[in-house]
Amino acid sequence: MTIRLLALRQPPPPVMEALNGYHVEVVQDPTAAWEVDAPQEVRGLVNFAGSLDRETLDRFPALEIVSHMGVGYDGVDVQAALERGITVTHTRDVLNADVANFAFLMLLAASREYVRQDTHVRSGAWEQGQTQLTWSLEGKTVGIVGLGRIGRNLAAKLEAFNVTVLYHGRGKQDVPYEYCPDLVEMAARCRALVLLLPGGPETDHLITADVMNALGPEGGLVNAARGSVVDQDALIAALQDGRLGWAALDVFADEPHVPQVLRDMPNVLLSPHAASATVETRGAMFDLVAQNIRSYFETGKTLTPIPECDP
Ligand code: 8YV
Repeated sequence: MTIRLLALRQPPPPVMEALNGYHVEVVQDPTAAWEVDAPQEVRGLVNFAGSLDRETLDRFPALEIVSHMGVGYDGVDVQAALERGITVTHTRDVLNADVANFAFLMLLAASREYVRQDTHVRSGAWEQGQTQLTWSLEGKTVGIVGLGRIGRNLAAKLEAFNVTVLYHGRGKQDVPYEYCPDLVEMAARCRALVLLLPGGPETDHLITADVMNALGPEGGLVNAARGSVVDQDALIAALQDGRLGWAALDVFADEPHVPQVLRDMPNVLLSPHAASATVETRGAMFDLVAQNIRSYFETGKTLTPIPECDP
């Protein structure tokens, strides 16, 4: 019998092609997932919706696997899945380099004020006056918050720029960088903090006003993790008061809504949650979403289970 899958939001064509042979139904509105034809027969969810709550999982009594698009699965109710023995997979690893590269780009673009330089030339201001000096990343100290696979990829690249790397996270690792158990103390030693940690309740608003004050008027924040890890109101206040020098933000508290006040600040760089958004990396993520499903139903094992489902 053909295996029934439900895709929450329309997967791109390569995913549909790679799931050839499966019966894939698509719902655009995940809260209306119960409207599918035969919910009791759905054995796999292909999750392009981001969040996936207990109520939605409960609609599908025969559910065995959730294949989630993205390395971050903070929107998925993992506890509800574990209680029912449902395997959850994500698309880790394939995005490490591009996300690290994008975080590096944000850091460099902030230090050399690349967007302002571009505006300076386009507006004709260069013909009227001198270019302002920026600051160099070379030789500075940068703190990585969340030294996972992406963080370690970035750290290796920063080393090539003679940057001293410090890190803060769940615990000390066997790496050639200094572990800082106290986030505020680490921030006080850094020109920038780069956030690459998971979202979810454990890290909610980890970046407080105290952390921002410790970074100081020359310091800044690069957030390529999740909007939830930063107290966004405190960030806006710190930037407005000049207690924090700058920010480069790829993620926000309420995406895709970005407060106007942030959009108006010249010392803030903004991007639309795009760190993994290259043809190559998104292609690899799409492939992994489909191959996790295929592997599960063909071999009983998935390729990239989330840690909680990795025996
Ligand atoms: C994507 C991400 O933007 O993988 C993640 O967790 O944040 C990004 O790579 C996201 O998966 C959107 O589908």
